[in-house]
Amino acid sequence: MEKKIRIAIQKSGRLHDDSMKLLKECGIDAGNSRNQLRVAAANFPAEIFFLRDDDIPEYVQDGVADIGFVGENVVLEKNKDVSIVEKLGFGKCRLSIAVPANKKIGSVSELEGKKIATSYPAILSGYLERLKIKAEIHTISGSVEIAPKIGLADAICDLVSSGNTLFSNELAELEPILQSEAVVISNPQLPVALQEILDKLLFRIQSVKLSRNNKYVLLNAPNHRIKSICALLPGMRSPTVLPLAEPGWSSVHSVINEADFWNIIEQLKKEGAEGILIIPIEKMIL
Ligand code: PRT
Ligand code: ZN
Repeated sequence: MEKKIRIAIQKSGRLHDDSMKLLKECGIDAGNSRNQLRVAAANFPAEIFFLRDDDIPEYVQDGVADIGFVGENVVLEKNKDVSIVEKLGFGKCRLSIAVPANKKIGSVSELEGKKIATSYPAILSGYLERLKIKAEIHTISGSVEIAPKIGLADAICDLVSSGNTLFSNELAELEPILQSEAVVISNPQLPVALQEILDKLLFRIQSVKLSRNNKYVLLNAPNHRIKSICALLPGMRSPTVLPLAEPGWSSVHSVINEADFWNIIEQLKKEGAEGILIIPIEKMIL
């Protein structure tokens, strides 16, 4: 029988949709399977397991699943024997210490002897130990942000993305202690046949990530400006330049990174580029 890799993803919650979307973009179709515990993928040797995110590291360690998509924050908190093999670029957040906005705790060292409420006691205690700060950690599983208001703690340590939850609970961020995003974790002792399937999957994931971070650019440029325009465009090797039917003009094709995007477009316009088209890239294989 053909070997299949067992992939654990979050059943429902913040990482579910992005995990399914990524699998789909990698050509792995798990159908519409929210109400099942596991489904076989139609066109890749994989089975998808739907689990609570907190359970994923343990299941991967114990070999119930071979790999999992889960927040790095959960991986570090659970501290199981699993390897992080790829970052996924979604589910980005930070684990931060926050204090009541109107109180006078202005630095982490002032947390000495204070009570901190969190769902991340292992990461927090490691952080405090490194700084030699002795504080009392109260572990609670949800609604951490209300702990200071009800007198349960002087500070909290919780996940933050936009900062709106802190703001609406009159809390101020004191210090981020961990930057996190969804990652792929793997059982460290995968048999060779499964490692080969994982390598195939990671190759596909990397291609999808590259295409998401890059855009295809097409523009028209007067020939006497081609040199300065090409200098702005990195391209895969170098930009492609093709003559247009109209004398004195060429068409330039290139790939630019999302992060540099607006900056480069502004400079291209200044150099005389016209008819600039930006096209999303479906897949990118280097
Ligand atoms: O049911 P299950 O146990 O599977 O899910 P869950 O409820 O434990 O987790 P879920 O779905 O809330 O989050 C899953 C993962 O998403 C987390 O482990 C993180 O890796 C990632 N993630 C990214 C976040 C956030 N951003 C986030 N903002 N997880 C939680 N939050 C919460 C945070 O705890 C706080 O309550 O959102 C609030 C803050 O958000 P802002 O935007 O107001 O700052
Ligand atoms: Zn959870």
